[in-house]
Amino acid sequence: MFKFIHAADVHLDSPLRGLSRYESAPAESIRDACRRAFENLVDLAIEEKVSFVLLAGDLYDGDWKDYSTGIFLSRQMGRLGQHDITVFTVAGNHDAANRMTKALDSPANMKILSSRKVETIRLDELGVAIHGRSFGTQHVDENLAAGFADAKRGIFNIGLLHTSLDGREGHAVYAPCSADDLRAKSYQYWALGHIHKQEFVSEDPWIVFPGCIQGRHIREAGAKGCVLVTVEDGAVSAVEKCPLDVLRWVACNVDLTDTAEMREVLELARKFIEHQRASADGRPIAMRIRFEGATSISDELSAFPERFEQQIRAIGAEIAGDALWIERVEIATVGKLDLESTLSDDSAFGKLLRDILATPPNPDEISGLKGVIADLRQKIPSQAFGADSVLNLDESQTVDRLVDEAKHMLVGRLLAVGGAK
Ligand SMILES: [Mn+2]
Repeated sequence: MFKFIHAADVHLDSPLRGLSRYESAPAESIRDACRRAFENLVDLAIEEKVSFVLLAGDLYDGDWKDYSTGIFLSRQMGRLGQHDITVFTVAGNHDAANRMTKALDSPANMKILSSRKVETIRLDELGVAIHGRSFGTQHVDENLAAGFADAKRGIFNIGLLHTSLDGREGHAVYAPCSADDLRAKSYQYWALGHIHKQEFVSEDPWIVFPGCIQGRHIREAGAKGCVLVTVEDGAVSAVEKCPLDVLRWVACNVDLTDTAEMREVLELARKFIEHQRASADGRPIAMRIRFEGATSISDELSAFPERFEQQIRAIGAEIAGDALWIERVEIATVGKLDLESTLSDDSAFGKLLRDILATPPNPDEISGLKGVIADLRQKIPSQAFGADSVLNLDESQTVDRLVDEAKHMLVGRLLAVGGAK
């Protein structure tokens, strides 16, 4: 019987993207989150007395900023070495050999598999063969799996590969191949990397993406870690998910349907925050909260979104202090106020709304905004924009949504100041 750890996408010393744009972000405490998650991995390997550790690519986020990244890694490898634990790794698209201008000799107990050809390493005392191939350059569009050796008979065969497989949402295509390409090799375990979300593609044979070990932004929400594999009599007998993250990203939706007062909204928010806090096993969390549902309080929320967001932040601070950070508050509620009927109302308020809102947005004015936004984009670092950026005015859906949000905000503010109800 022996155990091994399979991890991937450590992205050591990766910046936590776009953090600086958020006021009161705990940047200090999470800057070294990837390092601390990696220390957790080493602790786990020692505790579980694993025979070896597999890292399936993107150990580094890219070229090192300075040599401290390499020194940190050597320190952790040294800890594993004291327990006779070897690390086998392949380079991925982020740490392909040609991207790394700064390099140090690998620690003695760390073996990086070749990028020139598929390499097979035999661990005879365990009855294991590890087959793998590194990325030599960032853009590998060739099916690397096709070149892997057939399984060695009578021993436990592992494939170690960085690949997007047959494509996964939100991940660029690298070393594409199909699960059937992998099955055809008759290995017992495929240790994959590249996809940051944990996925068990198959259990016979085992084809596993362990996910990244530390989420770095809201699109990497949820528990992150590695898998601990136990092998008995030449077959996998257990695969255990082990969280390693030191800061957890949480995205949650709060349904405000049927709430009518701000007091109820804040009470609900408080309950959600307390619940999420309790389910993070004591880790600090970074949270995005989206409020949705049809509620009569929608206009009030939309009218003063900044104040509402800060109010939610204040509740978070009260509940968990520095251990919780509200990354963003999104208001996606729908008002119960029937805008159309108010518009046809003969009252002064109805007339005012008609004058302001009945005119559809002027396409020329929206085109004018494109220039302003392009200008802003130039001035703000590109990493400040996530994939969920709302600023693409070429998308008609985005324009419709922004116009709709603006309408709700206006109606809310008019109601609030005018008491027109
Ligand atoms: Mn990758």
